[in-house]
Amino acid sequence: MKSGFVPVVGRPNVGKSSLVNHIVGSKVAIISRRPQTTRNVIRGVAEGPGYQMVLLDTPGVHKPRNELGNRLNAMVGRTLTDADAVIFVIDATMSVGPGDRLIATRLHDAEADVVVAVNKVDKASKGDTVTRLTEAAQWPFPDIYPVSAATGHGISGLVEGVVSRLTDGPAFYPPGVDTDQPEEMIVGEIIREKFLDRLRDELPHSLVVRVSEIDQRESGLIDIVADVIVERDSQRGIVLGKGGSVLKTAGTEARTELETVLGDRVNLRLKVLVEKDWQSHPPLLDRLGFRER
Ligand SMILES: Nc1nc2c(ncn2[C@@H]2O[C@H](COP(=O)(O)OP(=O)(O)OP(=O)(O)O)[C@@H](O)[C@H]2O)c(=O)[nH]1
Ligand SMILES: [Mg+2]
Repeated sequence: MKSGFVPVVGRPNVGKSSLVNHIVGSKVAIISRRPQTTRNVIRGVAEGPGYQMVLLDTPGVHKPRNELGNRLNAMVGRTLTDADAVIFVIDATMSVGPGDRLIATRLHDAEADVVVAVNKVDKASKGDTVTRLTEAAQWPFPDIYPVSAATGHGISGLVEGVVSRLTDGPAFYPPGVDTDQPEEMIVGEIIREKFLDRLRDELPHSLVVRVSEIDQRESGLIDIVADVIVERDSQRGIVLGKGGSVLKTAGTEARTELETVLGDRVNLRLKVLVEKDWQSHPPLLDRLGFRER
């Protein structure tokens, strides 16, 4: 069979995680309308007749503003080392900018076998899509696919293009496995997702979720305890909301989705904590799981 590792890279918010979920056929990565949603390399396994590809959803590459940003960009760079092909995603609704060009240069320098996905064509005008395709054609990557992770338009062609670049090899995961994330990570990400779209400005970047307990009682009920961590005292109040309303709504939404994913009733306890400037502190970043290498 054909198999291989395929990083999905691009600027923040272009739809990398949405695309990975669509190709895998289940939600392995959280998505939000906020840039910099993804903060880890997430493996999603996609299978079809005669192939298995391990997609690596990556954090959006951006100009780093702190130690977390440096670590995220380095994380993306490392995925290129073992890549059999790379899906480079750009956004059809936005002009190609310096961020995209920088990524294109890095991919070219890494001698990656790149296919370009021009995503969100459902939202872009025909004219915008044509302009984007023309801009993408300036790069030395031969295959460009207009796609929509929202409607599925063009995805099968993109998958075929990627599969044609894979070589004969073993399956890396048993059939039916769609991600390799530990349970704590899946749970933490679902909780984080429920807060992201609710918070304004810089706050989504400051928020991290640390799951400290997942325990199933004999009755089947699953007790989950998690810390919702922010960087400043002022952010604590925003995450709680008036009379605890934000925490409550996000918590309820998270619990509902967790019950579906875990298949049992969930008792979710969330605590909001302040870890001062965690994004800039190497030891805190280590502790929160953002390893340097
Ligand atoms: N209309 C439309 N919206 C899309 C499409 N793909 C993604 N989006 C939206 O774009 C936003 C960002 O999507 P994500 O999948 O989180 O983007 P990402 O590239 O993983 O973002 P980061 O993890 O922050 O780098 C979300 O609001 C998605 O719903 C698409 O094909 N069409
Ligand atoms: Mg993402």
